[in-house]
Amino acid sequence: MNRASIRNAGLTLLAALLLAACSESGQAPTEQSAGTEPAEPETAETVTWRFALEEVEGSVQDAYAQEFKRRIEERTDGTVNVEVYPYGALGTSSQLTEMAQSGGIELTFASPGHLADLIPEVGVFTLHFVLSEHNQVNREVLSDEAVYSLFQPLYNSQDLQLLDIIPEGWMVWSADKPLRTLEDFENFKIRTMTSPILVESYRAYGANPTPMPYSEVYSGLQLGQIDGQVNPIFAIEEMSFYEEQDVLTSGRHAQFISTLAASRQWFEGLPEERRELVLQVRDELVDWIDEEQIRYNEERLQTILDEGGTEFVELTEEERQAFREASMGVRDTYIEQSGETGEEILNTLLDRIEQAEAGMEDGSTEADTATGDDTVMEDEAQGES
Ligand code: 6CS
Repeated sequence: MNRASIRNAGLTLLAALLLAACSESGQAPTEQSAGTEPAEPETAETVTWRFALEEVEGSVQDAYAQEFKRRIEERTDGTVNVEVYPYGALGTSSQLTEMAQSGGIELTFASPGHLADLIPEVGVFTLHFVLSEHNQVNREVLSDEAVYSLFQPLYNSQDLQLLDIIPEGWMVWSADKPLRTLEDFENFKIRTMTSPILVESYRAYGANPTPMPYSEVYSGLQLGQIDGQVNPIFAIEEMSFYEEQDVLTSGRHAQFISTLAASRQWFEGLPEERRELVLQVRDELVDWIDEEQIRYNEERLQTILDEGGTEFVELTEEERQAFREASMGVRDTYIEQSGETGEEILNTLLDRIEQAEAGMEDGSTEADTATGDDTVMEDEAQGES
Protein backbone atom coordinates (compact mmCIF):
# COMPACT_ATOMS: atom_id res chain seq x y z
CA MET A 1 0.00 0.00 0.00
CA ASN A 2 1.42 3.39 -0.83
CA ARG A 3 1.66 6.35 1.51
CA ALA A 4 -1.28 8.25 -0.01
CA SER A 5 -3.72 5.37 0.38
CA ILE A 6 -2.56 4.73 3.97
CA ARG A 7 -3.09 8.39 4.78
CA ASN A 8 -6.48 8.45 3.09
CA ALA A 9 -7.49 5.42 5.14
CA GLY A 10 -6.24 7.28 8.24
CA LEU A 11 -8.27 10.38 7.35
CA THR A 12 -11.38 8.30 6.74
CA LEU A 13 -10.88 6.68 10.14
CA LEU A 14 -10.40 10.11 11.76
CA ALA A 15 -13.60 11.40 10.13
CA ALA A 16 -15.44 8.27 11.26
CA LEU A 17 -14.21 8.75 14.83
CA LEU A 18 -15.32 12.39 14.79
CA LEU A 19 -18.76 11.40 13.57
CA ALA A 20 -18.92 8.62 16.16
CA ALA A 21 -17.92 11.09 18.90
CA CYS A 22 -20.67 13.47 17.75
CA SER A 23 -23.33 10.79 17.71
CA GLU A 24 -22.24 9.53 21.14
CA SER A 25 -22.66 12.98 22.57
CA GLY A 26 -25.96 13.34 20.78
CA GLN A 27 -24.68 16.23 18.62
CA ALA A 28 -25.44 16.52 14.96
CA PRO A 29 -22.19 16.39 12.95
CA THR A 30 -21.85 20.06 12.02
CA GLU A 31 -19.27 21.42 9.55
CA GLN A 32 -17.39 22.87 12.46
CA SER A 33 -17.09 19.55 14.26
CA ALA A 34 -15.80 17.91 11.06
CA GLY A 35 -12.77 20.16 11.25
CA THR A 36 -13.39 23.03 8.83
CA GLU A 37 -12.56 25.52 11.62
CA PRO A 38 -8.86 25.99 12.30
CA ALA A 39 -7.77 23.27 14.70
CA GLU A 40 -5.63 25.76 16.62
CA PRO A 41 -6.21 29.49 16.98
CA GLU A 42 -2.63 30.28 15.88
CA THR A 43 -3.31 29.07 12.32
CA ALA A 44 -4.94 32.45 11.73
CA GLU A 45 -1.61 34.22 12.26
CA THR A 46 0.76 34.73 9.37
CA VAL A 47 3.78 32.50 9.72
CA THR A 48 6.83 31.94 7.52
CA TRP A 49 8.16 28.50 6.61
CA ARG A 50 11.74 28.71 5.36
CA PHE A 51 12.49 26.14 2.66
CA ALA A 52 16.18 25.74 1.68
CA LEU A 53 17.43 24.18 -1.55
CA GLU A 54 20.68 22.44 -2.41
CA GLU A 55 20.20 23.66 -5.95
CA VAL A 56 19.97 27.02 -7.72
CA GLU A 57 16.90 28.77 -9.12
CA GLY A 58 15.49 26.95 -12.14
CA SER A 59 16.50 23.51 -10.80
CA VAL A 60 14.33 20.47 -10.09
CA GLN A 61 14.42 21.26 -6.35
CA ASP A 62 13.38 24.84 -7.11
CA ALA A 63 10.47 23.60 -9.24
CA TYR A 64 9.36 21.40 -6.35
CA ALA A 65 9.67 24.18 -3.76
CA GLN A 66 7.83 26.74 -5.90
CA GLU A 67 4.93 24.35 -6.47
CA PHE A 68 4.88 23.37 -2.79
CA LYS A 69 4.81 27.08 -1.91
CA ARG A 70 2.00 27.78 -4.37
CA ARG A 71 -0.23 25.01 -3.06
CA ILE A 72 0.44 25.69 0.63
CA GLU A 73 -0.09 29.45 0.37
CA GLU A 74 -3.24 29.03 -1.68
CA ARG A 75 -4.76 26.60 0.80
CA THR A 76 -3.88 28.62 3.87
CA ASP A 77 -5.30 31.85 2.42
CA GLY A 78 -1.95 33.55 2.71
CA THR A 79 -1.58 32.84 6.43
CA VAL A 80 1.46 30.70 5.65
CA ASN A 81 4.26 32.31 3.69
CA VAL A 82 6.76 29.81 2.25
CA GLU A 83 10.11 31.47 1.65
CA VAL A 84 12.38 29.57 -0.74
CA TYR A 85 16.16 29.90 -0.36
CA PRO A 86 18.12 28.68 -3.40
CA TYR A 87 21.60 27.14 -3.12
CA GLY A 88 24.13 29.71 -2.02
CA ALA A 89 21.69 31.79 0.04
CA LEU A 90 22.21 29.89 3.30
CA GLY A 91 25.02 27.35 2.95
CA THR A 92 26.19 23.97 1.68
CA SER A 93 23.99 20.86 1.79
CA SER A 94 25.47 19.76 5.12
CA GLN A 95 24.93 23.21 6.61
CA LEU A 96 21.29 23.24 5.48
CA THR A 97 20.76 19.92 7.24
CA GLU A 98 22.32 21.32 10.43
CA MET A 99 20.00 24.35 10.24
CA ALA A 100 16.94 22.11 9.91
CA GLN A 101 18.14 19.97 12.82
CA SER A 102 18.39 22.98 15.08
CA GLY A 103 15.07 24.46 13.91
CA GLY A 104 16.77 27.42 12.20
CA ILE A 105 14.86 26.55 9.02
CA GLU A 106 11.69 24.54 8.67
CA LEU A 107 12.26 22.60 5.43
CA THR A 108 15.24 21.55 3.39
CA PHE A 109 16.36 19.17 0.69
CA ALA A 110 18.99 16.76 1.99
CA SER A 111 20.60 14.56 -0.66
CA PRO A 112 21.90 11.17 0.45
CA GLY A 113 25.17 11.96 -1.37
CA HIS A 114 25.85 14.41 1.46
CA LEU A 115 23.43 13.26 4.17
CA ALA A 116 25.02 9.79 4.43
CA ASP A 117 27.83 11.51 6.37
CA LEU A 118 25.24 11.89 9.13
CA ILE A 119 22.83 9.00 8.41
CA PRO A 120 24.90 6.22 6.78
CA GLU A 121 21.79 4.19 5.89
CA VAL A 122 20.64 6.76 3.29
CA GLY A 123 23.85 5.93 1.42
CA VAL A 124 21.79 3.12 -0.12
CA PHE A 125 20.57 5.68 -2.66
CA THR A 126 24.10 6.31 -3.83
CA LEU A 127 24.78 2.63 -4.55
CA HIS A 128 24.94 1.79 -8.22
CA PHE A 129 22.54 -0.53 -10.09
CA VAL A 130 20.05 -0.74 -7.21
CA LEU A 131 17.13 1.30 -8.52
CA SER A 132 15.02 0.25 -11.45
CA GLU A 133 15.54 1.46 -14.99
CA HIS A 134 11.87 2.38 -15.01
CA ASN A 135 10.82 5.73 -13.57
CA GLN A 136 7.38 4.37 -12.79
CA VAL A 137 8.88 1.63 -10.60
CA ASN A 138 11.20 4.01 -8.74
CA ARG A 139 8.38 6.45 -8.15
CA GLU A 140 6.21 3.69 -6.71
CA VAL A 141 8.94 2.16 -4.52
CA LEU A 142 10.30 5.45 -3.18
CA SER A 143 6.86 6.57 -2.04
CA ASP A 144 6.09 3.18 -0.50
CA GLU A 145 5.23 3.33 3.19
CA ALA A 146 7.35 0.23 3.89
CA VAL A 147 10.47 1.95 2.57
CA TYR A 148 9.71 5.33 4.04
CA SER A 149 9.01 3.97 7.53
CA LEU A 150 12.43 2.31 7.67
CA PHE A 151 14.09 5.70 7.26
CA GLN A 152 11.84 7.79 9.51
CA PRO A 153 13.34 6.70 12.88
CA LEU A 154 16.82 7.44 11.51
CA TYR A 155 15.78 10.95 10.51
CA ASN A 156 13.93 11.44 13.81
CA SER A 157 17.00 10.50 15.83
CA GLN A 158 18.79 13.34 14.02
CA ASP A 159 15.98 15.83 14.83
CA LEU A 160 14.68 15.62 11.27
CA GLN A 161 11.37 14.50 9.79
CA LEU A 162 11.58 12.69 6.47
CA LEU A 163 8.85 13.93 4.16
CA ASP A 164 9.75 12.47 0.79
CA ILE A 165 12.35 10.66 -1.30
CA ILE A 166 12.59 12.23 -4.74
CA PRO A 167 14.37 11.02 -7.90
CA GLU A 168 15.80 13.87 -9.99
CA GLY A 169 17.01 11.89 -13.01
CA TRP A 170 19.83 9.60 -14.11
CA MET A 171 23.35 10.46 -13.04
CA VAL A 172 25.59 11.15 -16.02
CA TRP A 173 29.40 11.23 -16.06
CA SER A 174 31.04 14.30 -17.58
CA ALA A 175 34.65 14.21 -18.80
CA ASP A 176 36.86 15.16 -21.71
CA LYS A 177 36.59 11.61 -23.03
CA PRO A 178 33.89 8.92 -23.17
CA LEU A 179 33.86 6.72 -20.05
CA ARG A 180 32.90 3.41 -21.60
CA THR A 181 35.03 0.95 -19.66
CA LEU A 182 36.61 0.43 -16.27
CA GLU A 183 39.95 1.18 -17.94
CA ASP A 184 38.63 4.63 -18.83
CA PHE A 185 38.12 5.23 -15.10
CA GLU A 186 41.66 4.18 -14.14
CA ASN A 187 42.98 7.03 -11.93
CA PHE A 188 40.30 9.33 -13.32
CA LYS A 189 39.79 12.16 -10.82
CA ILE A 190 36.05 12.26 -10.46
CA ARG A 191 34.33 14.73 -8.16
CA THR A 192 31.74 13.10 -5.94
CA MET A 193 29.42 14.36 -3.25
CA THR A 194 30.82 13.97 0.23
CA SER A 195 29.36 10.64 1.40
CA PRO A 196 31.96 7.89 2.06
CA ILE A 197 29.92 5.23 0.29
CA LEU A 198 29.93 7.25 -2.92
CA VAL A 199 33.70 7.43 -2.74
CA GLU A 200 33.77 3.62 -2.47
CA SER A 201 31.55 3.27 -5.53
CA TYR A 202 34.13 5.05 -7.66
CA ARG A 203 37.12 3.31 -6.06
CA ALA A 204 35.48 0.08 -7.18
CA TYR A 205 35.78 1.37 -10.78
CA GLY A 206 39.48 2.14 -10.28
CA ALA A 207 38.87 5.91 -10.25
CA ASN A 208 40.37 8.50 -7.95
CA PRO A 209 37.24 9.98 -6.29
CA THR A 210 37.50 13.53 -5.00
CA PRO A 211 34.64 14.65 -2.71
CA MET A 212 33.85 18.36 -2.71
CA PRO A 213 30.84 20.68 -2.24
CA TYR A 214 28.65 21.45 -5.25
CA SER A 215 29.72 25.10 -5.33
CA GLU A 216 33.37 24.18 -5.97
CA VAL A 217 32.84 21.81 -8.90
CA TYR A 218 32.93 24.37 -11.72
CA SER A 219 36.19 25.95 -10.56
CA GLY A 220 37.56 22.45 -9.84
CA LEU A 221 37.00 21.55 -13.50
CA GLN A 222 38.39 24.87 -14.72
CA LEU A 223 41.53 24.59 -12.62
CA GLY A 224 42.07 20.92 -13.47
CA GLN A 225 41.73 19.80 -9.83
CA ILE A 226 39.28 17.18 -11.10
CA ASP A 227 38.97 15.43 -14.48
CA GLY A 228 35.20 15.06 -14.34
CA GLN A 229 32.10 14.88 -12.21
CA VAL A 230 28.76 13.13 -12.03
CA ASN A 231 25.28 14.69 -11.85
CA PRO A 232 21.90 14.60 -13.60
CA ILE A 233 21.79 16.43 -16.93
CA PHE A 234 19.66 19.35 -15.74
CA ALA A 235 22.35 20.15 -13.13
CA ILE A 236 25.21 19.75 -15.60
CA GLU A 237 23.49 22.34 -17.76
CA GLU A 238 22.46 24.87 -15.13
CA MET A 239 25.80 24.73 -13.29
CA SER A 240 27.61 25.07 -16.68
CA PHE A 241 29.78 21.99 -16.00
CA TYR A 242 29.37 20.94 -19.66
CA GLU A 243 31.22 24.08 -20.76
CA GLU A 244 34.37 22.58 -19.29
CA GLN A 245 33.79 19.03 -20.59
CA ASP A 246 33.68 17.41 -24.04
CA VAL A 247 31.65 14.27 -23.36
CA LEU A 248 28.66 13.24 -21.26
CA THR A 249 28.43 9.46 -20.71
CA SER A 250 25.22 7.88 -19.53
CA GLY A 251 25.59 4.47 -17.89
CA ARG A 252 22.21 4.63 -16.08
CA HIS A 253 24.06 3.35 -13.02
CA ALA A 254 22.13 5.46 -10.48
CA GLN A 255 19.43 8.06 -10.17
CA PHE A 256 20.17 11.30 -8.38
CA ILE A 257 17.99 11.03 -5.28
CA SER A 258 17.21 13.76 -2.84
CA THR A 259 15.15 13.68 0.31
CA LEU A 260 12.82 16.36 1.56
CA ALA A 261 13.32 16.84 5.29
CA ALA A 262 11.71 19.06 7.90
CA SER A 263 12.87 20.19 11.28
CA ARG A 264 11.38 17.51 13.53
CA GLN A 265 10.67 19.97 16.32
CA TRP A 266 8.81 22.25 13.91
CA PHE A 267 6.88 19.47 12.21
CA GLU A 268 5.76 17.89 15.47
CA GLY A 269 4.74 21.29 16.82
CA LEU A 270 2.50 22.09 13.85
CA PRO A 271 -1.26 22.07 14.42
CA GLU A 272 -2.69 18.75 13.17
CA GLU A 273 -4.47 20.44 10.28
CA ARG A 274 -1.24 21.98 8.97
CA ARG A 275 0.70 18.73 9.34
CA GLU A 276 -1.98 17.03 7.28
CA LEU A 277 -1.76 19.78 4.66
CA VAL A 278 2.01 19.33 4.33
CA LEU A 279 1.56 15.58 3.87
CA GLN A 280 -1.26 16.03 1.42
CA VAL A 281 0.76 18.42 -0.78
CA ARG A 282 3.75 16.09 -0.48
CA ASP A 283 1.61 13.20 -1.78
CA GLU A 284 0.25 15.27 -4.66
CA LEU A 285 3.74 16.23 -5.77
CA VAL A 286 5.07 12.65 -6.20
CA ASP A 287 3.90 12.31 -9.80
CA TRP A 288 4.10 16.02 -10.52
CA ILE A 289 7.82 16.34 -9.76
CA ASP A 290 8.67 13.12 -11.56
CA GLU A 291 7.13 14.43 -14.75
CA GLU A 292 8.91 17.76 -14.26
CA GLN A 293 12.33 16.17 -13.72
CA ILE A 294 11.93 14.07 -16.87
CA ARG A 295 11.06 17.19 -18.84
CA TYR A 296 13.90 19.21 -17.30
CA ASN A 297 16.49 16.55 -18.13
CA GLU A 298 15.23 16.13 -21.71
CA GLU A 299 15.14 19.85 -22.41
CA ARG A 300 18.51 20.60 -20.82
CA LEU A 301 20.20 17.83 -22.82
CA GLN A 302 18.85 19.46 -25.95
CA THR A 303 20.19 22.85 -24.80
CA ILE A 304 23.66 21.36 -24.28
CA LEU A 305 23.65 19.58 -27.65
CA ASP A 306 22.32 22.66 -29.46
CA GLU A 307 25.19 24.70 -28.09
CA GLY A 308 27.67 22.26 -29.65
CA GLY A 309 31.02 21.12 -28.31
CA THR A 310 29.64 18.37 -26.06
CA GLU A 311 28.98 14.81 -27.17
CA PHE A 312 26.40 12.53 -25.52
CA VAL A 313 27.28 8.84 -25.25
CA GLU A 314 24.98 6.08 -23.98
CA LEU A 315 26.56 2.83 -22.82
CA THR A 316 25.42 -0.43 -24.35
CA GLU A 317 24.03 -3.20 -22.14
CA GLU A 318 27.34 -5.05 -22.44
CA GLU A 319 29.30 -2.00 -21.34
CA ARG A 320 26.95 -1.41 -18.42
CA GLN A 321 27.36 -5.00 -17.31
CA ALA A 322 31.07 -4.48 -16.52
CA PHE A 323 30.16 -1.55 -14.22
CA ARG A 324 27.31 -3.49 -12.65
CA GLU A 325 29.67 -6.34 -11.76
CA ALA A 326 32.33 -3.98 -10.40
CA SER A 327 29.72 -2.24 -8.22
CA MET A 328 28.40 -5.32 -6.41
CA GLY A 329 31.14 -5.46 -3.73
CA VAL A 330 30.26 -1.92 -2.62
CA ARG A 331 26.99 -3.27 -1.24
CA ASP A 332 29.03 -5.16 1.39
CA THR A 333 30.88 -1.96 2.29
CA TYR A 334 27.53 -0.20 2.63
CA ILE A 335 26.29 -2.91 4.99
CA GLU A 336 29.52 -2.69 7.03
CA GLN A 337 29.03 1.07 7.35
CA SER A 338 25.30 1.06 8.04
CA GLY A 339 24.81 -2.20 9.99
CA GLU A 340 21.65 -4.30 10.27
CA THR A 341 19.28 -1.44 9.51
CA GLY A 342 21.22 -0.64 6.37
CA GLU A 343 21.04 -4.27 5.30
CA GLU A 344 17.29 -4.37 5.93
CA ILE A 345 16.84 -1.19 3.92
CA LEU A 346 18.87 -2.49 0.99
CA ASN A 347 17.01 -5.82 0.96
CA THR A 348 13.61 -4.12 1.26
CA LEU A 349 14.42 -1.82 -1.64
CA LEU A 350 15.64 -4.66 -3.83
CA ASP A 351 12.54 -6.75 -3.01
CA ARG A 352 10.13 -3.92 -3.64
CA ILE A 353 11.79 -3.05 -6.94
CA GLU A 354 11.59 -6.64 -8.08
CA GLN A 355 7.92 -6.84 -7.13
CA ALA A 356 7.08 -3.52 -8.79
CA GLU A 357 8.90 -4.50 -11.98
CA ALA A 358 7.09 -7.83 -12.08
CA GLY A 359 3.78 -6.01 -11.66
CA MET A 360 4.31 -3.45 -14.41
CA GLU A 361 0.95 -3.19 -16.06
CA ASP A 362 1.87 -3.52 -19.72
CA GLY A 363 4.62 -6.03 -19.11
CA SER A 364 7.07 -3.73 -20.84
CA THR A 365 10.68 -4.61 -20.22
CA GLU A 366 12.12 -1.82 -22.32
CA ALA A 367 14.20 0.51 -20.15
CA ASP A 368 13.56 4.22 -19.90
CA THR A 369 15.94 6.47 -21.79
CA ALA A 370 18.80 8.34 -20.16
CA THR A 371 16.72 11.45 -19.71
CA GLY A 372 13.14 10.43 -19.99
CA ASP A 373 10.59 7.74 -19.83
CA ASP A 374 9.74 5.94 -23.05
CA THR A 375 7.52 3.49 -21.28
CA VAL A 376 5.36 5.72 -19.14
CA MET A 377 2.20 3.85 -18.52
CA GLU A 378 -1.23 5.14 -17.69
CA ASP A 379 -0.38 7.71 -15.02
CA GLU A 380 -2.20 7.27 -11.76
CA ALA A 381 -1.73 10.99 -11.18
CA GLN A 382 -3.70 12.23 -8.22
CA GLY A 383 -4.49 15.67 -7.04
CA GLU A 384 -3.93 18.83 -9.06
CA SER A 385 -1.17 19.33 -11.54
O1 6CS B 1 26.35 17.30 -6.79
C1 6CS B 1 25.83 17.86 -5.83
O2 6CS B 1 26.44 18.10 -4.80
C2 6CS B 1 24.40 18.34 -5.97
N1 6CS B 1 23.77 17.82 -7.14
C3 6CS B 1 22.50 18.04 -7.33
C4 6CS B 1 21.85 17.69 -8.61
N2 6CS B 1 21.72 18.53 -6.38
C5 6CS B 1 22.22 18.91 -5.05
C6 6CS B 1 23.55 18.28 -4.75
O3 6CS B 1 24.16 18.88 -3.65
